[in-house]
Amino acid sequence: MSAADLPVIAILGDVNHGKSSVVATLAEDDSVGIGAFPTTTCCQRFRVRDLFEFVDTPGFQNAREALRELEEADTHREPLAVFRKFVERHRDDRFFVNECRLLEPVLAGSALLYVVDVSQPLEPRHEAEVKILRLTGSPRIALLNQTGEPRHRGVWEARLRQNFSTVIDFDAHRADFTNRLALLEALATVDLAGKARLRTAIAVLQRDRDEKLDTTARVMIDALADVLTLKQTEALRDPLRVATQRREIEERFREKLSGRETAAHREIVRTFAHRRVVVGDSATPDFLRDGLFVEKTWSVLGLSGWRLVAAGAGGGALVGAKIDLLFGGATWGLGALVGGTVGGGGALAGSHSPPKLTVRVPLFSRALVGAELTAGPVAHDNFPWIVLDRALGVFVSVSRRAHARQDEETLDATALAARLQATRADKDQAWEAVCKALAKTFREMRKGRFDDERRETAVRVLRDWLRVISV
Ligand SMILES: Nc1nc2c(ncn2[C@@H]2O[C@H](COP(=O)(O)OP(=O)(O)OP(=O)(O)O)[C@@H](O)[C@H]2O)c(=O)[nH]1
Ligand SMILES: [Mg+2]
Repeated sequence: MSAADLPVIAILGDVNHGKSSVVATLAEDDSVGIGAFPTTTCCQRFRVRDLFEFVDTPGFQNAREALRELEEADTHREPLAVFRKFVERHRDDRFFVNECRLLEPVLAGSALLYVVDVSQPLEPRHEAEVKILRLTGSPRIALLNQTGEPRHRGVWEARLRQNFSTVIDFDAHRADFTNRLALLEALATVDLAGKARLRTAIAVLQRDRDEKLDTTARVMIDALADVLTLKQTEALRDPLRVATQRREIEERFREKLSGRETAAHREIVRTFAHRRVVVGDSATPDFLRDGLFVEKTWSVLGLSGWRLVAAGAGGGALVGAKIDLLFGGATWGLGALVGGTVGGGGALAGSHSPPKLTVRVPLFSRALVGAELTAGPVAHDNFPWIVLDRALGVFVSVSRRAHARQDEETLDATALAARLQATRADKDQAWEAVCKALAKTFREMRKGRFDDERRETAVRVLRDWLRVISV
C-alpha cells in the first residue's frame, strides 16, 4: 500500500475532550502530546505501521461563528468547496486559526472521529461542532470518552445519535486491544471508500498483536531456562575465610538472578512500547535488588492462596501448599532460598530442602588448592512459578495499559500480584492445564534436556495462555 493510499482518520472535537488521548491509545504511541490545558495547536500525523494514519487536531475554537459561514454547505453541490472557501478566507485570521487547521485533514478527504468528553456538559458550541461535521458529508463516527464521572453521557449520546450513524464508548485510558479493533471495524463500516484497506489493516494489527504475544512468551521461557540453571562458581580464595566468600558469592548470585529477571521484564515492557512503566530503576530499589527474594514477593505471590495449582505433573503436588510448609514463619530472603550450608558433595538436595551452597574439594589437595564455591542453581519447586507469575504480572500490566495514560507506573510485587489476580476469574481450569505442561518444561530445563523442539512447545503453550489473559 503506497503512502498516498493510506486511510487517514482525523480526530476532532472540543479543546481538552481527550482527542490526543484517543490518538495515543489507538496508535499505541505514548509520545503524543496530552495535557490538562489546551495542548494541540497544529495538526499532527501519527502513522501506524504502513497501515493508516491518524491526524490529531487542535480543538474547535469558535465553532458557532464558523457554522454561520459554513451552513451554505447544506445545499451546496459540493459541500467541501464551501469549507475550502472558508479556510482560504480566514487563512490569516486569528479568530479561526484552530478551525482552519483542523479542517486541513477534512478537506483532504479523511474519515472523521468526533471525540466528546461525557463528564462535561453538552454546550451550544458542541451543537455547532456536530453540525459542522455533518455538513462535511465525510464518513464519521462519534466516540464517548470520559475524563471523569460520566455525568452527561445520556444527553451526549442522544444528541450524537441524531447526527452519527455510529456512536461508541471509547475510554481513552481503559481501552484495550479489543476496543481498538472494534473502533476500526466501526470505521470500516461507515467509510465505504476506505473499507477494504481498513479491513486489511485490522488483519495486520491482529497478526502484530500475536507476534507481541509470541515475543513475550519467548522472553519468559528463555528467562526461565536461564534462571533455573543459573550458578555462580568461584575459586576459593582463602580456606580460613570461607564464610566471607560465601556471603559474597551469594550476593553475586542473587544479583545475577535478579538482573536476568529484570532484563526479561524490561523486554516485555519494551515489546508493548510503554515508556512510563518502570521496571527496577532507582524508584524501586526493592524490586530491582531483591525482587525475587524479598518477603513481600513470596508472601504476595506464593502464599496468596489463588495459586494452589497442580504443578507437578508427576506428583500432582500443590505448589502453594509447599511454600507454606517451607517458609511459613521462617526466615525470608536469599538465606532461605540459597542455603548457607558449606560442605562436600555438591548435588543440590531435592526440592524440599533449600538449595545448598557447596564447596568442592579436589581429593589430591589437602590445601584446598583449586577448591570451588558454587551457589545455585535454585532447586526449589516453587521458584519457577514465582518467576513466571511475576513475568505474567508485568505482561498483564503492559498488555492492557492504554498508551494515553500519563501516570508513571512502577511494577512492584504487590502491583504485579493484584494485576494477576484480576485475570484469574473463571480461568482456573485452563490455567491448570498450562501449569501441567509448564511443570514438565521446568523439569526438562533443570535436567538439561530443554532442546529447541521443547522450547517451541513451551512457547506455544504460554503464548496461548497470554492470549487468554491479555484481554
Ligand atoms: N481519566 C481520564 N482522563 C483523560 C481521558 N482522556 C483524556 N484525559 C485527560 O484529559 C486531559 C485532556 O486530554 P487530551 O488528550 O490532551 O485532550 P485534547 O482534546 O487533545 O486537548 P487539546 O489538544 O488541548 O485540544 C488530559 O489531562 C488527559 O490526561 C480518559 O479517558 N480518562
Ligand atoms: Mg490534543
